[in-house]
Amino acid sequence: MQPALTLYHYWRSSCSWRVRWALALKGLPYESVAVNLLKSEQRSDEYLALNPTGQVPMLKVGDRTVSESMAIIEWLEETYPYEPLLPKDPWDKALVREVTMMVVAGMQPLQNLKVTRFYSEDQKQRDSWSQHFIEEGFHALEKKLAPYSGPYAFGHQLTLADIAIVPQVYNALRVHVEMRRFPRMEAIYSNCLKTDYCDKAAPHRQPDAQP
Ligand SMILES: N[C@@H](CCC(=O)N[C@@H](CS)C(=O)NCC(=O)O)C(=O)O
Repeated sequence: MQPALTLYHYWRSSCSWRVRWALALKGLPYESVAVNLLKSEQRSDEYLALNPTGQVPMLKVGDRTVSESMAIIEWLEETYPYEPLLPKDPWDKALVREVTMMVVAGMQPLQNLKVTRFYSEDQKQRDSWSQHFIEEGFHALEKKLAPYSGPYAFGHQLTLADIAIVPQVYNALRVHVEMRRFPRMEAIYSNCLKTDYCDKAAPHRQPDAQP
């Protein structure tokens, strides 16, 4: 039996939402530790001792820890292989990973708090920086996903790609990206939010959520 799971996360963090969603999908209970990014709790000595990246999410399993949302989700996938988030076929899997990485490695890191704060002190400038990279990424994603239809990114099966896209749309809305220009992204977002697991993991459902 696995030791108890503890998730260190922040309600509005898109990377945290990915992991909360995977945990919900697999029906795994966990203890929740809120790390307030706006209060810089991710840079406290106590947190850095556990996770030197100074980022959330981080999963603690017994006395072991793992950070990086994709590493956490892969561990969950391998340890709890039901409700899989990756297709079996190697090519299909590569395509799901491609779209996932477009968001996780290509888009989200550019909107990270420490990046936008370094870029400018002005919130409007930060938002327009984020808009630029989100829009560029969403244009490419709309083209990549054009051959597929159905409620999710790759059709009728929820995959890791949806788990990456939905929190990214949430970030886009926060910086006022005009989502009507990205109908597939918008549809994936609203379809997924209608599912219990995505909704349960959503920012506004978290105990530390602010109005
Ligand atoms: N590649 C990491 C990125 C983690 C990340 O960017 N976390 C953000 C919240 S979504 C964070 O903790 N930012 C803190 C900061 O910028 O100081 C992952 O996928 O987990």
